Amino acid sequence: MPFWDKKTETLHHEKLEALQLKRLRKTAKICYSRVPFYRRRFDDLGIKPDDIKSLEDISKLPFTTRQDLLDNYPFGLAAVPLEEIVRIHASSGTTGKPKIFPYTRNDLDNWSELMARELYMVGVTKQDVVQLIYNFAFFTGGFGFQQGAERIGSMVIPAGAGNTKRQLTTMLDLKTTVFSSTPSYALHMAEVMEEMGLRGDDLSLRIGVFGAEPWSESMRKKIEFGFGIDAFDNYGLSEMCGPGVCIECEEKSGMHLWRDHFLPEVVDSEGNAVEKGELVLSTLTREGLPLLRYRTGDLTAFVDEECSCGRTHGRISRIRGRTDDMLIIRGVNVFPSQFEDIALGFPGIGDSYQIIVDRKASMDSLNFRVEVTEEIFRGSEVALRDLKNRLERELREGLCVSAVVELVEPKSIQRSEGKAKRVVDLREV
Ligand code: DLL
Repeated sequence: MPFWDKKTETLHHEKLEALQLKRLRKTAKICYSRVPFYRRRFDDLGIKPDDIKSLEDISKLPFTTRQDLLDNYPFGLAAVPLEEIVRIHASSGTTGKPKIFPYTRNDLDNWSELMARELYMVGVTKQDVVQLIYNFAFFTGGFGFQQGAERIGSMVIPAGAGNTKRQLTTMLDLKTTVFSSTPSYALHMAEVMEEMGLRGDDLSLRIGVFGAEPWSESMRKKIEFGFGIDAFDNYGLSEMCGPGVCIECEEKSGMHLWRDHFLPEVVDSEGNAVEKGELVLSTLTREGLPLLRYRTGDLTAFVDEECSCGRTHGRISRIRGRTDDMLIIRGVNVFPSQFEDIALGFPGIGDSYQIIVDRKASMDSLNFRVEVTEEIFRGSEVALRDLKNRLERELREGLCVSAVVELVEPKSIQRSEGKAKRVVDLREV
């Protein structure tokens, strides 16, 4: 697949590491000298930026958490005078103040470059018509893709979120060839497309780029089949830039993480390096908001093998969920993505689901509410009961905990225009 910046994307490992070390040292110096929060953290640990002599020395540095961003709201972690800030994005939590992300002109430039690198890599060119189906208020999703696609020279349609029928008629009328949205919304669009009597062949789509929430291989298959496209996973978070941290190449087995701009680690809950665990990222070029060892809360693993595409930027595996997504049901750890892996591959099961956790008489109860296909819904009672029993058995085996399956009518679970809400936890905390 094509390279946007071949030299950087295939930089020899040693050179890439040397570049990372140089940039890490610079970032640590800037944090220490310009951000009082980091100076205090360094002083408490008795370290100085000059103690970073190798990439391994990163383990000496303090972690940064989501709470640190909230505690320093709005600009406490900014490392430049506010007049250097040219853009703000923000991410709202469920309660209280949002996290604020300030960008300098260089930050925006680097971000656009990374997004162009990603889109070009999955096959987007100047000839493409790129429809962006994201909320354009505060959220980084749409802006990142817009900047990258414009840098390539594609025709960009900043369609915004929602209004599914209009999205589809826009695709039809403007001959959209590439689109990007959350994977759950893409599935919803595929359903509405069917209702409108449209088929994948009626549209000109060829590529889809999806992210911002966890999704599975079975969802990928449904989206690819529904639209007749090649679908790619991409991951990012506003703390780093937004989308643009990593993306799959044509191999579709893990996402190349751009190590000239980010330094990844995978750690356990205590912060020790492990094979599979929480992704921790340090920014290497960020000016507005340099972050050291940011605990993303996202669960992944490094993919060790070299990739046949020739890129030297090592991959991470599909994000399995978040540390704070983990449900503990009667003492067993369960992730929402496990339900999806088991259920969405099942014949007769539809596209949307919800996991409902409650506690009755101090016992946790787990209900898996999932839509079935029209065919099953209109079929016999016996077939429905049989499907329920089989799914309950598979879930019990796969999760090591029993769940009550509730099969519901197609399209009865509320759709989201952005990130889907899969878990409803009714237990008192
Ligand atoms: O969701 C940035 C983004 C936009 C990425 C569009 C890709 C496409 P935030 O709103 O800050 O930024 O949310 C970041 O979303 O920590 C993950 O938990 C989750 N996430 C993002 N991409 C993926 C993915 C954007 N591909 C949070 N798979 C992250 C699983 C993802 N989870």
